Amino acid sequence: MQLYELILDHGRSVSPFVWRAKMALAHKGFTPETVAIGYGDKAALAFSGQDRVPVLVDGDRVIADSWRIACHLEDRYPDRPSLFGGDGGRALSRVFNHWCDSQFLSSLFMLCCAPTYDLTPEADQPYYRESRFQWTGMTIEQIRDAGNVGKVRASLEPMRLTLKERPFLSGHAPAYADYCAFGGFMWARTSTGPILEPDDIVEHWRQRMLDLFDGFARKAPCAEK
Ligand SMILES: N[C@@H](CCC(=O)N[C@@H](CS)C(=O)NCC(=O)O)C(=O)O
Repeated sequence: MQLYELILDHGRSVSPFVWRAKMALAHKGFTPETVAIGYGDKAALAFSGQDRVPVLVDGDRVIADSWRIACHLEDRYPDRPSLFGGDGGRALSRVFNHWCDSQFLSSLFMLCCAPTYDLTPEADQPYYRESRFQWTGMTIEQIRDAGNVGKVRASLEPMRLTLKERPFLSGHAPAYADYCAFGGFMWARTSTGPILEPDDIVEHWRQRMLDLFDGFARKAPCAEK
C-alpha cells in the first residue's frame, strides 16, 4: 500500500485528513509506504482524478478522501479490527465526521492556518496564501490575528461530555470516530503546538490516542515540546 500525504518543512505531516487515514490504516494493522508531496506537487495526484490528500493506493485500487479510505478498509478487510462496529456505527461515524469538519476543523483552521503557512516551503507559499484568501477573504496575517483558542476549546464540548462517560469516543476502545477527531489534534500538534489545558478531559484522551500503536502518532515530527 502507498499513502500520499502532504509533508511540509521539518518533515511535518500536517493534514488532519491524512492523519485520519494513517490511524485507520494502523487500526487495521497496515503500515503503508508514504509518498510525500507538497502543495506544488498536484501533478503527482493526477492519477487519482482529484488534487487532495490523502490518496491510498491499495493494489489496483486508488482511493481519495479520508472517509472513502476508511470505508474501503472496512469493506475490503472485514476480518481485521473494525473501524465502525457495524452499519449503525458507520452511519453515526459519518455524522461525527461531518461535525468534526464543520465545527471543530473550521475553528481550528483559524488557529493552524498561519503556522501551516510558516511550514510551507517558500516556493509554495504564494499558492497557499492565494487559495486560503479565496476561501476566507482574509490574508494570512488577518487569519493569524483572528485565531481564537477559546473558540476551538468551546467547539469540543460534545467530545468533553462523551469522554466523561467512557475512555474513547467509540466506547472502551478507539475506532474511527476517535481517529476522525484526532486528525484535527494532529494538525495542531504538527503545526502550532498544544491547544488544550492539561486538565481538560479531552487532553487526557489525546494523550491516550498519542500512545496507540506503540506511540505511532507521538513519534511524528511536531511542534510540541
Ligand atoms: N474531504 C477530504 C479533504 C481532503 C483535503 O482537503 N486535504 C487537504 C490537506 S489538509 C489538501 O489536500 N489540501 C491541498 C490544498 O489545499 O491545495 C478528505 O476527507 O480527505
